Amino acid sequence: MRRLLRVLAAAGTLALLGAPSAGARVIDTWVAAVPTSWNSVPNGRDAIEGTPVDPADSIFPTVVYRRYTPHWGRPLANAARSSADGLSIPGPLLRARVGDRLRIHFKNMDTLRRDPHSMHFHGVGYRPSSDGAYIPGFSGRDGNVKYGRTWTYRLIAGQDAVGVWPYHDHSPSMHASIEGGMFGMLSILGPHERVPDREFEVVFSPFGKFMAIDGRAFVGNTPVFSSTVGQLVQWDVMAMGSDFHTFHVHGHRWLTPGGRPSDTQTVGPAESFRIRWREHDPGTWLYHCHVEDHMMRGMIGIYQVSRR
Ligand SMILES: [Cu+2]
Repeated sequence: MRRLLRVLAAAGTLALLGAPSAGARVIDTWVAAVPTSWNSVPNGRDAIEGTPVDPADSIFPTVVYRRYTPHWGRPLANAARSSADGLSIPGPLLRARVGDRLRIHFKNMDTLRRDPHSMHFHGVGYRPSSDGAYIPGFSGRDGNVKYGRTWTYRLIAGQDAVGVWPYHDHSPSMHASIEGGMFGMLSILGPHERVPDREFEVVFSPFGKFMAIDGRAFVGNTPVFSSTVGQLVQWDVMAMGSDFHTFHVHGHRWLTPGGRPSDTQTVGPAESFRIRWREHDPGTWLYHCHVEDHMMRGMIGIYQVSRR
């Protein structure tokens, strides 16, 4: 009887997640939580005020997500070089299409603090054992992966998974880990949706005294995104932390979900959105958070569009 109930429960879960389409891909990805020394302002300059930044404020040890070769053989760069400048915050951009199954193999290599860690994913379907969230007395090992241990998160990209979504640490160390940069994005396309020519990741989060984009503050440190006239560009925008941000790009407009033209769009904690346009405005442009206090503390970068 108990076995029958288990089978029925599993079948119910699968129905909830949506049956996978024939020939659905299974994508295996290896990720680890690793220590690093992070510098939020590598050029040591506040380009807005024109003043030097004290390295004691901008450099600190932290733990981040890093992509690995199978079975954590060898560390890899988190982002393709075309994305920006070889970022390691946010964590690896996990790509899929609707109908795909993802197996994210996670290992806790936090030699810095030996804290527990986890991965919790938005936007996709999964069973509770792949939730990755810690609830005292209820959750399993998925939400509390101890130092040196591993867990595999099994996810399904359903029909309602199209777009860009956050993932982040949801373990007992969640608060400090997110402040230290343990977050990243899932990028999911429709079954036949076109791959953009350029894909830009913009993650707003506080970093110590600074307000950062992809872990970096001020022009000269934040990513320089680039495209060419005629290209289909895609901006994947997300916020982590406790603040709301207003994503703004100079010289460009896009349609909001309501169909209204806009050049500034609000994004709150763990919210995310995707914007696309066909580029036709050559020049050097700014993108930034338009909360002015945030911009002054570093949330600003350059977008370069070259002529064909
Ligand atoms: Cu902001």
